[in-house]
Amino acid sequence: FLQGPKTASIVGCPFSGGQPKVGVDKGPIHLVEAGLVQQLEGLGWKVNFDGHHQFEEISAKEDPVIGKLKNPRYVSKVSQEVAKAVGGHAKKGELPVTLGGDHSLAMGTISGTLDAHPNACVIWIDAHADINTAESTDSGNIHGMPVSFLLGLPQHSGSSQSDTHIQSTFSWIKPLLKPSRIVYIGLRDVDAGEKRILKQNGIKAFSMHEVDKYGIGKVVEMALDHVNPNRDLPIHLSFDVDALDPSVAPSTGTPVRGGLTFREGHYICEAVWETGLLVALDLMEVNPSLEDESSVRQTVAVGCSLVRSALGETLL
Ligand code: 4U7
Ligand code: MN
Ligand code: MN
Ligand code: MN
Repeated sequence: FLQGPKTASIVGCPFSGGQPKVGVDKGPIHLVEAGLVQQLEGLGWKVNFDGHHQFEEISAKEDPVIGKLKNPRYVSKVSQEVAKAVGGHAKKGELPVTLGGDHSLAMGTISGTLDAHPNACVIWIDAHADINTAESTDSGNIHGMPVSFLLGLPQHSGSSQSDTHIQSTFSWIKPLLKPSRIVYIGLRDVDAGEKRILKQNGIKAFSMHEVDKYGIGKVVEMALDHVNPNRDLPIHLSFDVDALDPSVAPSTGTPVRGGLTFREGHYICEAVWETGLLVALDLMEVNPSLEDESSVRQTVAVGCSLVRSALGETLL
């Protein structure tokens, strides 16, 4: 796939169950309404989009916490559906572009990618590591946990009964991701427990400190050298807009100052496209209910523009 697939399939995921703020479920609707489909067609892609997914809700009463985990059944069920959609598109040689929605959806998108491309690596762009386990999470928000499930880390919640319950609720996830096949860029708000998990598993991460020190060009090169040394493995790019500085992408649920500039974010997408190895893309955590109208417009526009860069838009 030197040029990448010619067909992009939009997987619109209006879902907010992995975190407490309303509105992130409207992210994909705003991205499509802003003209994303036409923009990608303008780049020469054939774009499949047959409407956003309709996820059947599970009422709070039927979905009590397991340990600390909030909405566990709902999050799991939705991600399982997303895994099928993404995996199906990828197996047909299409490029799945998943629009979130909160980042718990990546349990689904990356599972789908690994089903179609078992040797794929993951480049995770985020202010956060999203690698909390049932034991380490304080918030219980599953958008801060997807990586731990993909790696198959132990999920200890305090009682063996709820441990078993968590295991059965998420039993569809095949822990196929190896710690050496994921790399982070942009981190700056990593919980103490997550720092321990990253170290214990030898997971490579480039925080904003490394971006400042080496520059984004060198950081992307080092990140690729780590997960894809021979530049021959399929790449799944999972981009949380909160990786960008809040001055660039204000409308997101967990903004953290000191983030990537507009250009640094786009450079990552351009450089991944240039490898010719991109097989799946996530653009997550755009929340059009947060901040004022002009911030929302700005965040949605940046989201569209990141997707275009990852799908081959060049400056010249
Ligand atoms: B996102 C957090 F505690 N680590 O677990 C948590 F800081 O997908 C934040 O990256 C998670 O936006 C952020 O709740 C999840 C918190
Ligand atoms: Mn995230
Ligand atoms: Mn984040
Ligand atoms: Mn966030």
